[in-house]
Amino acid sequence: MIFALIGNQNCGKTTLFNALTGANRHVGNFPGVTVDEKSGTVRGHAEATVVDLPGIYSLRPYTNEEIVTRDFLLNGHPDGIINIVDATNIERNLYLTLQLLEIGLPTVLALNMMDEVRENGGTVEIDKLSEELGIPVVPISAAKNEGVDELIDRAISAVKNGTKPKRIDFCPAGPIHRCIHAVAHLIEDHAVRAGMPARFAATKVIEEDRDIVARLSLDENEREMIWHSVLEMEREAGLDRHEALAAMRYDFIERVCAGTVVKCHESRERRRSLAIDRVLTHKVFAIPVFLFIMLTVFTLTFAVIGDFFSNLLEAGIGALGEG
Ligand SMILES: Nc1nc2c(ncn2[C@@H]2O[C@H](COP(=O)(O)OP(=O)(O)OP(=O)(O)O)[C@@H](O)[C@H]2O)c(=O)[nH]1
Ligand SMILES: [Mg+2]
Repeated sequence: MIFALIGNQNCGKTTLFNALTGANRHVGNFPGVTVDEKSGTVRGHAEATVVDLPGIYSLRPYTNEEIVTRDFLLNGHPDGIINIVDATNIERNLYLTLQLLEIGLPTVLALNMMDEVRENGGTVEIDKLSEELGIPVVPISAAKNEGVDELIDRAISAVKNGTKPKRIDFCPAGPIHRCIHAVAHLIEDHAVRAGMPARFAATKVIEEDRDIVARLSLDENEREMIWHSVLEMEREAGLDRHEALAAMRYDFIERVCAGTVVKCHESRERRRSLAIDRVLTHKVFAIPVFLFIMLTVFTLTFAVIGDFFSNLLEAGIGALGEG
């Protein structure tokens, strides 16, 4: 069975991949480290393969790396998804989770960086979060190899038992709900033929995802009906289609997090990084600071280091000349 490791950039996918497989892929504390896919067998579970992928923020891809990940999800036929969520930034990470759930594959949420949450005094009510999302949630620390065994056991049993997410619908009754359901109903047959869940295809069609629209091969009449349904939703909700879907997801996430997440203090490292950012991007100081740094680099390169080497060279030539 094949598991796709899916999550935002820098949430610890590769660290988890290395912990699960014993590989030594490059890990870095900045986004965009992984740019290609790589698979590996899980240690102690020869039947399970995990695939490390580039980070992604939404299933509507923009960059080449994001396309790699979405293509793997849609065409690589994974049996299950391990969704890695950075527990220090749950709200933002869950935006992708809600879209993954629409795919309808057995999914387990790996709540990573729990060591950092604990250290900074935060807590997450795991059972409640799991119940709200309708999938198993396993707290882990990939870097400390904590919870990783339980995670893979839960993921393997979800696939073996064919446990699909219990929930794919996050919108309360209203215009957005009506529109998604109307579109899902309209395209259902096309979605089945294209091997996509109707709910996932419906939100992508509403978001005007050309790749998905092309795969569905809708006729003129169907396109027209969808168009009307979306326009009506925009008029009733007073939001454009992208804002409407984003609002639906964020409203749900906000409500879930309010009941399950106790915010941790910001870590010392993050506070320091924010303070540096404030100076480097300040309206008035940014340019003088930039010029000062450039001048320092220039002086160091040409005066201090340059002089040192030119003196060394002179001394060398002098010594040779004397010899
Ligand atoms: N404190 C803590 N740090 C972690 C944990 N897991 C990963 N990290 C750190 O988070 C950073 C990002 O880890 P990666 O594994 O490269 O993240 P990624 O999701 O593969 O990142 P991209 O490939 O850029 O999308 C690294 O500095 C890791 O050491 C964890 O459980 N706890
Ligand atoms: Mg990576």
